[in-house]
Amino acid sequence: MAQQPCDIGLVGLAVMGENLALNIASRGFHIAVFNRTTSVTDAFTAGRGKLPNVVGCHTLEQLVAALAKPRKVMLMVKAGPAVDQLIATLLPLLSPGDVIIDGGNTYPADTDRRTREVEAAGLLYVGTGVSGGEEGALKGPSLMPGGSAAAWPLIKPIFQAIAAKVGPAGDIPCCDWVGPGGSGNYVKMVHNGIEYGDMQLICEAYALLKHGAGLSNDELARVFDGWNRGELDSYLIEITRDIFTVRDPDTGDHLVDRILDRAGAKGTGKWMSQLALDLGAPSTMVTEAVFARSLSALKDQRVRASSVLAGPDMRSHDDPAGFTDQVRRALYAAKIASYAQGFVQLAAAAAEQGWQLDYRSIAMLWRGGCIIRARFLDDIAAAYAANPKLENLMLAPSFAKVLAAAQPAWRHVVATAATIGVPVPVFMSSLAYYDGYRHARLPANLLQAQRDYFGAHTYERTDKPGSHHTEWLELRRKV
Ligand code: NBP
Repeated sequence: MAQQPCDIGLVGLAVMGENLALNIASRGFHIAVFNRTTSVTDAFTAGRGKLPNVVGCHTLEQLVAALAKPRKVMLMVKAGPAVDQLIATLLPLLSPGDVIIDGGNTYPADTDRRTREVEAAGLLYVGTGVSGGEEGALKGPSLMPGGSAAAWPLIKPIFQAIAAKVGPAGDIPCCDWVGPGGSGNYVKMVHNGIEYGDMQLICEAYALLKHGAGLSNDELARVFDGWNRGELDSYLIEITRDIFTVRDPDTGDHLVDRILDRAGAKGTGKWMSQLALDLGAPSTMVTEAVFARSLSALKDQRVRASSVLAGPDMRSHDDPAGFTDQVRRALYAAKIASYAQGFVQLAAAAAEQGWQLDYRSIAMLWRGGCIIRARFLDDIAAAYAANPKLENLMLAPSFAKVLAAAQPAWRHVVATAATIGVPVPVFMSSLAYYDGYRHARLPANLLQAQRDYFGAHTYERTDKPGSHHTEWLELRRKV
C-alpha cells in the first residue's frame, strides 16, 4: 500500500530532533525523518519512532519524495555550517513555495541571510526558536518562528499543535509568528540571555541565604518552595527547590554540595551581550551573568587567591527570616530589571532591523514549555497590552509600584552583600541599572568634558543647541 504523503520532514535525530519528531507524530501528523548517520535513523524507526505515521528515510531525496506539497522540511541539526550545507543540498530537491525551517539555536544574522538566499530561490524560510530542552521538545516546547511571513499559514497548524499550551483551559499555544528574518532567533537568544540572568540571580540569592542568613540545604528547599507559591512562581525556582532536596547516592550528602563550582556555557548569553554592545543597549545583567560564569571557570586561580586576598567574615545575619524575605523582594525587583533590559534590547534590535514586534505576544510565548516560564510573564503581557509602546517595563505602573516597594530590601541586600563580601554581580548591576535609569541627570556631563578636553570630541549643552568645543587649557590659564 502506498504510504500517505507526510505533513512534514525532519532532518537531525539527536536529542532535540528525536523528541520533536515524536511530539509531531503524537499529534497525529505524518512525519518523514532523516539523519546524516543512517544507523541513527534506523535505530529511531526501530525503537521509539516505530509508529505507523513515522517514515524513516536514508537519503534527503527519499525524505523530499515522501512529503505532501508544499513541502515542509525542518532541520534540527547543530547550528552553523551544517545548516548551510543542508540548505544547499535541499534547494535543488525542493520546489518554489516549499518551506525550509531551521529549529536550531542559530545566530540571528545567519537566519537573516538564509531567509534572503532561500527566498531568492523562490522558496520560503523560517528560523524558529525552540525552547524547553529534551522534555519540552517531546511534550510541548515554546516556539518562536520568524522568517518568510508566507510560510506561517503553512506551518501554523503543526507548530501550534506541538507547542506547550497555557491559559485557564490549557488551550493557548506558546507559539505565534514573531516577525521577519532572524527575529524568531533573536527572541530565542534574548530568552536564553534572560535565562542566564534568572539563573545567576537565583545562585546569588542562594549564596546570600547560605552565608548571610546561614540557611541549610533543607531550609533552602523550604524557602524556595515558599517563593514558588508567590510572585516568583516559575520553573527555575521550582527546580532549584527540588535540587536542594536531592541526595548523592554515593555519599548520602546533598548532591548540590558535591558539584564542582565551575559553570559552562554554550554561547547564546555571550551573543546577547555582544549584540547589546553593538546596539548600545544596556543589557548589563546578562553580561554580568556571562562574566560570572567566566569567573567561576577560574577555579584553580580562585582557590589560590582564597588564601591570599583578604575579605570580611561572612557572618550570619541577625534576623535570618527577615533577611530571607528581603532577598525574595530584591530577587523579584532584580528580575523585573532583567526582563526590562531584555525587552529594551529586543526593541533596539527591532528598530535597527525594521521589525514590527508584538512584545505582549512575545511574553505570552514564554509562559509555557520554556526554561523561563513563570507566572510573572502574565504581568509583562498585561503591561504591554495596556501600552504596546512601553519604553521600559520598569515604567509600567504596576512594575514601578513593585520596584518602589522593593527598594529598601533591594538596597539592603546589595549593601549587605558588599559588607559581608558575598559576590552578587547581577543583583548589584540590577540596582545600578534601576538607579541609572531613574536619574534625569547622570555624571556624563563630566565625561563629555573630559572627552572634549583631551580629544576635542565636542559636547552638547543644556542651554543651547549644537555641538560645542572648548579650548580647556586656554580657559584654565585665565582662571
Ligand atoms: P546537536 O546540536 O548535538 O547536533 C547533532 C545533530 O546534527 C545530529 O543529528 C547530527 O547528525 C547532525 N549534523 C551535524 Br552535527 N552536522 C551535520 C551535517 N553537516 N549535515 C547533517 N546533519 C548534521 O543536536 P541537538 O542537541 O539535538 O540540538 C539540535 C539543535 O537544537 C541545535 O542547534 C541546538 O543548539 C538546538 N537546541 C538544543 C536544545 C537542547 O536542549 N539540546 C534546546 C534548544 C535548542 P549525525 O548523527 O550524523 O552526527
